[in-house]
This record gives sequence, structure tokens and C-alpha cells, in this order.
Amino acid sequence: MRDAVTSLIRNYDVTGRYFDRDAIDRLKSYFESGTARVQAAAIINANAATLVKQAGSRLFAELPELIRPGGNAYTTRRYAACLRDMDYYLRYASYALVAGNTDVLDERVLQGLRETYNSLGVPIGSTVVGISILQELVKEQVAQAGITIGAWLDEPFEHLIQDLSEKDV
Ligand SMILES: CCC1=C(C)/C(=C/C2=NC(=C\c3[nH]c(/C=C4\NC(=O)[C@H](C)[C@H]4CC)c(C)c3CCC(=O)O)/C(CCC(=O)O)=C2C)NC1=O
Repeated sequence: MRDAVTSLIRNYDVTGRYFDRDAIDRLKSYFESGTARVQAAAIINANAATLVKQAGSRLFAELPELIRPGGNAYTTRRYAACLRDMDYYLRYASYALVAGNTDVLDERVLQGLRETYNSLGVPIGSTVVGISILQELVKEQVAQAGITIGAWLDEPFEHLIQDLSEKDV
């Protein structure tokens, strides 16, 4: 598992280079957004249960067929599994935010996920909608706390969405 710093070191060490201007700029930007990243993670931690619950309600309001007979989140077991998955996305996104790197998402969340979802008939498009709702709620909450939000806050969510949305070749 890598973070912004270890991944940069790895890239430069492979070719035996000192950090150049580009590397220094990246490091600066990571450290400059550092406090905000940690504050955002703290807000997520403190509100995780509510965020997941709200995102679920909004998702099922937007796509009510999911919780109707024949829908993938129909029955209490599958409804709970869906909210649990949303909770996984939120928790791992908070790790990636602090790490400033999406490696943890690739390693712990996305590996094999599409195959699992496909074999269980979990609709990936609807999952992506759920993740974007989480993203919006997190942004609202973090902005409300007076933290200046930036692309760094979107990054983990966009990464999950992009990876899940990739079409099979
Ligand atoms: C930490 C990394 C990690 C992830 C991401 C993860 C996902 C994950 N979600 C699963 C199931 C599931 N996931 C969903 C999710 C949904 N259904 C919908 O209609 C919605 C669109 C969506 C919620 C947003 C559902 C309903 C199931 C149960 C499917 C079934 O058993 O029929 C399963 C199958 C095993 C199980 O039920 O626990 C896995 C492995 N597990 C992990 O360990």
C-alpha cells in the first residue's frame, strides 16, 4: 500500500533520480492540503453512519426499482449488504484521502469487485450512482465545516467511479 510520498519516492528511486521540480511541486501540494485532508477524514469518521444512511435513502429514492421485488437490494439482507458496501466505500475513501493516493482503493476495494458484482447481479451503474451521492454529501459536509475543498476531496470517489465504470473489453 502506498501514499503520496512513498509512491513518489518509489518512482524516483527506480531511475536513481533526485526529486526534480515536478516532484517538489507534488510534495508541496500534498503537504499544503494535508491539514484539510485530515480534517475531512475526521468529519467523515464523525458522520459516517448518517452519511451512509442518507446516501442510501437518496439512492433508493432515485432508483426505487432497486428495493422492489426483483431489485438487487430487495430483501432486508440485500438492503443491508448494499448499505454495508456504501460504508466500505466511504471508509476506504477516507483512508485514500489521508494517504493522498488511491492505491489503497485498488488493493483493498476494487480488486475483483466487478467480477463479484457481475456474478451476484449487483448493478454497477446504480452502485456508481450511490458513490456519487456519497461524494456529494461528503463535499457538502466538509464545506459546511469551513474547510476549503478541492480536487483532493473528489479524487478517491472519482477513482472508485472510474474504475467501476470501465467497460469490459
Ligand atoms: C472492503 C471491500 C469489499 C467490498 C467493496 C465488498 C463488496 C461486496 N458486496 C457484496 C454483495 C452485495 N452488494 C450489494 C450492493 C448493492 N446492491 C444494489 O442494488 C445497490 C446498487 C448496491 C448498494 C449500493 C448487494 C445487494 C449485495 C448482496 C448480493 C447478494 O448476495 O445477492 C459482496 C458479496 C459477498 C457479501 O454479500 O458479503 C461483496 C464481496 N466486500 C468487501 O470486502
